[in-house]
Amino acid sequence: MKLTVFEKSIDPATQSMLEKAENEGIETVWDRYEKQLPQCSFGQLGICCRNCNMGPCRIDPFGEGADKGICGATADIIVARNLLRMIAAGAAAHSDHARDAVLTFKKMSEGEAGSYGIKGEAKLFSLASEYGILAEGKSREEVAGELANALLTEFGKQNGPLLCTRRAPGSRRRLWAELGIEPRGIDREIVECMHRTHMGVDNDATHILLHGLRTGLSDGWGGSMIATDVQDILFGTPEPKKSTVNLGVLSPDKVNVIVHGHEPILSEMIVETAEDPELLGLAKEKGAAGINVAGICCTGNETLMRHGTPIAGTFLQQELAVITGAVEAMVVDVQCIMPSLGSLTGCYHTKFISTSPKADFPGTLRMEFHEEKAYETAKEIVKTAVENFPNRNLEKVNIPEEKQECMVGFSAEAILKALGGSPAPLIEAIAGGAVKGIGAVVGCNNVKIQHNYGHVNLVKELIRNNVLVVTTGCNAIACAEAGLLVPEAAVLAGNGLKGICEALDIPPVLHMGSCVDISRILVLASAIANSLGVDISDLPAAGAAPEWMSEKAVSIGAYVVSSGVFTVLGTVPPVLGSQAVTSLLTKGLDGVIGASFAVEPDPFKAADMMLERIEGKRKALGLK
Ligand code: SF4
Ligand code: MSK
Repeated sequence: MKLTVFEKSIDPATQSMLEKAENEGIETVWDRYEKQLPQCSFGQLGICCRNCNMGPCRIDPFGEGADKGICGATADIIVARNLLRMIAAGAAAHSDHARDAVLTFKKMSEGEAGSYGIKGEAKLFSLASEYGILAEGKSREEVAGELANALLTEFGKQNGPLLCTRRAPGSRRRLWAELGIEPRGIDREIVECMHRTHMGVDNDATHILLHGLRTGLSDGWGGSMIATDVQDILFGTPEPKKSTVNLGVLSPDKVNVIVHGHEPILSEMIVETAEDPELLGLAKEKGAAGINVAGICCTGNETLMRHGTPIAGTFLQQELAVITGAVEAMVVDVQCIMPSLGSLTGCYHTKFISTSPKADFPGTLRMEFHEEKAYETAKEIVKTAVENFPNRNLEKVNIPEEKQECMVGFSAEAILKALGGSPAPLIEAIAGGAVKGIGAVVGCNNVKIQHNYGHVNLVKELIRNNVLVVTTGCNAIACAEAGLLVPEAAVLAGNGLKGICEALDIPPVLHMGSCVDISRILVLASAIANSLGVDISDLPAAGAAPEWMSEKAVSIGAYVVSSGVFTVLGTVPPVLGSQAVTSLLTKGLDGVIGASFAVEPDPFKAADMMLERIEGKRKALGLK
């Protein structure tokens, strides 16, 4: 099977770079996907196990061969254990990112991370008071130090609940307590996943999955929420601003530096150093008109939200950015970075620079990043890019024209501010029916789905039906590329939503940030539920991850559903090998936690499922 470039992506910039790759004989993620086909059906169904060395074991899905692993584990046990390990990895990724942000914050408070400061003073004091820290008579740094220590305790504490869970409606917290899934220390939940899934420990699928929900909650209401809060203190809470997206943001005459990965700790410094007069002078000397920093994935979303730095693309566009031939440096930290970038950058002049002490790749120039000399390292990285500019091979350069404007920066605080300080106007619009409900659409790209097709069509369908969409991660970038993140996109919305967008001068799709910023959506949903005196599961709201691929998305799914939000997945998780697990996730959970998953690759049908859910919730609340 050989897909055409039009079947691979709906985005013209992506299509044209895929053509360039084909012409130059360059392999991309789509080629490697085709070479993997047909993919292993045991893996797809989740029924292979390598958790001990008596295995590997696999269950015959047709009932003709083995129905148990060597130890006696059934398909239900194997599928549940595999899923729990995915949740553990996802929660670990978000939460370890959070830990590093807190450690930087702590070093900053001790004067050991001089390049960082406190840009979000209001958030510092509000968070300190949430954590019971008295600020009176103390310096900002003293308060920051005490807060950092309190936050670090959240990772290692043995008993719950995590303090951020107090933001959730009381009814939701009571339900978590009754079910025994109130999250305790973040690290504890993740470690317990690994313990439970060791050979011969937890062997009841429901029991295993309940711990999956608890671990997910320790991510959403723990690791991710702490990452968002601390980053807002260090770098400021995002406010609405304009920017541009897609591969066309790369400059033909400036030094292009791409920041890719997830942590703003590095990218914030890169953005700052790109304005350093010494480096700008060097760029001029090398024949460049300036320095252009652009993002990919969530590190890009972080700088986009706070500085309006342009975004070059989504997860599936990372290789294509290099293929433009116009990138002097691809600077990466952690998560969602394809190891293929090493050999790919070798075909162009691009320097592939890895910076995280935790993440190295074949073919990188290693420039490890530490907070103590953050500015110096960032400057060295950008200098390397500038010095690489004369190596650009003009014959290989082809930057697509596509560059789309977008309005971003809708933190929960910014949304409430736009509404006049409280969620009341939004609640009124929902109660009156102008806005039918809220759709949270998030997550990655996945080569199994035509690039951006799921994202864009699902979101368009929701806004057409008067559902206000909040978005993060690669969905947000996909929507921006399709022109949905500008106030003018209101023409694509139903009349009710259109009126609200026009009155407030906002887009019908609100970019709330990076993947860890899904915690902002939880905070917003809680604010609405609390002001109505209901649970999150009572709200006319639904979630979706139309093109998800990462383990982080599995953890996100676990905490979003556990928070009471029905969620549609666009790619099939590896659970279909167990009827018990599949039925619990798609039906049983509803009766337990007030929400469940659905799987629907067709974005139009997925939108219908979300709309049906929203309608059902409206009816239950007595709304027309
Ligand atoms: Fe096989 Fe059981 Fe070992 Fe898994 S834990 S590999 S099912 S023997
Ligand atoms: S970057 S986790 S591909 S959304 Fe957060 Fe995109 Fe998914 Fe990575």
